[in-house]
Amino acid sequence: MTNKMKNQIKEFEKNVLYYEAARKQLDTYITTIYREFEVIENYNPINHIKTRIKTFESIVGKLKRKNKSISKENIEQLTDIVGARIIVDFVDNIYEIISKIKDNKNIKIIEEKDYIKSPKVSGYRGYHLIISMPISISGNTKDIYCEIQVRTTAMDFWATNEHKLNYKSKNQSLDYSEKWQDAAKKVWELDLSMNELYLENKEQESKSKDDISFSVLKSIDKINSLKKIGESYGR
Ligand code: 0O2
Repeated sequence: MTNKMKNQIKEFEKNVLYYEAARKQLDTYITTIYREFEVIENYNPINHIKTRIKTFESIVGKLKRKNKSISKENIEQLTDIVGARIIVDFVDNIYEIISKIKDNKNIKIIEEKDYIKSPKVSGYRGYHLIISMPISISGNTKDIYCEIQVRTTAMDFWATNEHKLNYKSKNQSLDYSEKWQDAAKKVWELDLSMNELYLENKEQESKSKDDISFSVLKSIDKINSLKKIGESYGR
């Protein structure tokens, strides 16, 4: 390893404090959205959440793929060193989550990429938000970029497998892109069928809301859920 590389790693390590704080803040925001759905909406579309800080190795790989040198400036330009992935059940849930994130006035939206309406050539689908959050450490405040990816379980299934076998594959001599595009098409068809069922069910639920016994049951659910929160705070 060259001295220059060692210095770059040291610089990155200093910035890690900011990245760690941003990741925690992001985690809190997303958990709040999760609870908001559970307690207020009585329905939680979030299947699971993952947050991560990109490893130095992965940062180097990304800069190389973009034909950029490994410098402090180029690293700080990357918008996905801190990232969160929110996996939801149905396509419409993606837009419900995005709208909740946009309601949060502490989150500054820098860029939006709707790879659902305009999928990538690879077949990749997902909704990306690049946000920025001010993080203060020892009197210094930096705006830290974070990337939030929102996908359905089906989109995530495709992307995770494609990421493992194809996206960053070093074996460029084999081209499976058509097969991946074909698989993405099948996954999308499944997502659309599931979404249709979700919308039908939602409509049914909203009709049942007029039914008194349904409202009573929902209220009991809500009281139980609030009780649980009380218990977890020791009250
Ligand atoms: P990792 O390891 O997942 O973090 P741009 O400069 O806007 O053209 P950029 O910055 O790469 O491109 O952003 P983009 O295209 O919005 O996508 C960033 C992330 O989306 C990637 O991060 C992947 O996580 C995911 N992604 C985008 N395209 C694909 C794809 O074709 N297949 C899969 N599996 N994932 C994809 P990283 O840093 O590349 O990888």
